[in-house]
Amino acid sequence: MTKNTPLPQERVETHNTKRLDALQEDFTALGQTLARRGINIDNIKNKVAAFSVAIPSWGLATGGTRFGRFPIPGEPNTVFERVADCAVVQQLTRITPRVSTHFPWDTTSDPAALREFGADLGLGFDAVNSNTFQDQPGQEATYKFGSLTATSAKARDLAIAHNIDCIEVGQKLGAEALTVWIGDGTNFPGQQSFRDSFDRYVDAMKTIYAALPENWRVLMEHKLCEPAFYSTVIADWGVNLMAANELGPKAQCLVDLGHHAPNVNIEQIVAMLNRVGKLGGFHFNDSKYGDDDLDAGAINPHMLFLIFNELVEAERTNPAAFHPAYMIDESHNLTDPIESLIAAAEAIAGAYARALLVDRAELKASRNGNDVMMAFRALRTAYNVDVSPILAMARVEAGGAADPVVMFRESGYRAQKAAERKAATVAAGII
Ligand SMILES: [Mn+2]
Repeated sequence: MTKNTPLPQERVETHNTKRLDALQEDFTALGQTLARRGINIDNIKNKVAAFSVAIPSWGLATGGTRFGRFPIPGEPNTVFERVADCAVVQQLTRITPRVSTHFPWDTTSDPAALREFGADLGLGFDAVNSNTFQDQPGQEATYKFGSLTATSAKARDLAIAHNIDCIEVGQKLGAEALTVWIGDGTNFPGQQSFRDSFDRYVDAMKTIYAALPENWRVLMEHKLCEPAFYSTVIADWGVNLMAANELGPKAQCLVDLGHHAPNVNIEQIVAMLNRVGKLGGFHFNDSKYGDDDLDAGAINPHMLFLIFNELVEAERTNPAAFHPAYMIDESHNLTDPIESLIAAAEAIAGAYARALLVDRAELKASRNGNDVMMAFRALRTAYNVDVSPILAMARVEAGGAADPVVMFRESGYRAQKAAERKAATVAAGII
C-alpha cells in the first residue's frame, strides 16, 4: 500500500462495496466455467495481479496532431503534475506502478525530489526516453537533417551527449533502461546513403551503449516512417535487430505496435525477436492506418491477444530470460488521458489474461498433428472468454476500483485540478 493516495481510498472502498456482490457472483460463475476446462481461476487472477505496465508521463497531457491540439481544463503542466496523474491511474487500476519519463520534456532541476515524490505516491520510474527528434531552444547544432545519424559530427555528438545525460538522470530516478527512438531518415531519393546513415547510427549507439550502467539495457525502437517519409534509418525490426546485434547483449529491440507497415504480422515478430533474446519491450497502442497512437485494444483487440499469446509462450519457454519492458504509448486527443490510460491498462491486462487461458497442451498436440481447426480453436476458445471479472477481482483485492473509469468520474479529480492548475496554452496546428 502506498503512503499517499491522490484520491481518498475510503471513496474507492465505498465504490467497491456497492459492486462486490455482483462481482463475486460473476467471478464464481466464470470460475466454474474455467474449472470445467481444468483451469483454476485463482491462478489466472494471481498472474494478472502480478502483471504491470508502465505509463508514459507525456500520455497524461492531451495529445494532438500536426493539425492542432485541444487541451482539457485541469491537464498537467509539469512533470510533478504528470506523475500525480499517473498515481491516479495506479490507484484505480493497480497495474501501472511505474512512470516512463521523456527528456527534455520532463526535465527537472531535482530528479531525486521527483523520485521521492513518485515513491510517496507508490510509483517507481521505468525506462527513460531520449528526444533527438526536435531542436531545443539555443541548441548548438540542428537535428533537422538527423541526430545520431547526421552527417554533421556536431549534431551527432550533441545527440550522443543527450542520451548519456538521460542515462544519468535515469539513474537518479531509479530507472534501468534507456529507450532510443530517432526520427532520422530522408524525404527524397538520393538524399542520403542508406548504408552510411546506418553506419553512423551504429557508431553513435556504441558510445551510448558504453555509457550504460551494468544493470541497464538500451531499448531500440524502430519505426517505418514519420517524420521522414521516404526512408527511415531504423525502419523495421530487421534493421533494428542488425543494430542490436552489433551493439551487444544489453541492446534489445522495442516493438511499438503502430510502427509497422499495414498488416504486418507483429505477433510473428515477437516470436522471432524472443527466439534470439532481443525482445526488449513494447509500446502498446492501436492503429488503423499507421502510427495512430490510438488506445491499446480499441481497434484490434484480437491482435493484442495474439501478441500476448506469443509472450505467454515465450515466458513458458525461457522464464529466466523473459523480462520485456511494457509501456503504454498513446496519444489521447479526444478523451481524458487518465480515462484512456485506465481503459488501455485494462485492455492490455485482459489480453494477457486471455492468453493465459489458452490450453497449451491442446494447442501443441493440434499443431503436431496438423489439426488446423483445433489449433485455431485452442486460441479462439480463450479469446472468447470475458475475463473482466478476473481483472476486476484482481484490482479490488489490490485496493483498486471495481470500475475504475466510473470511479474516476465519481471522484471529481479533473474538476478539482481544473480549479488548481493553470490552463494549458492551446497549441496551434503546424501543417
Ligand atoms: Mn513508441
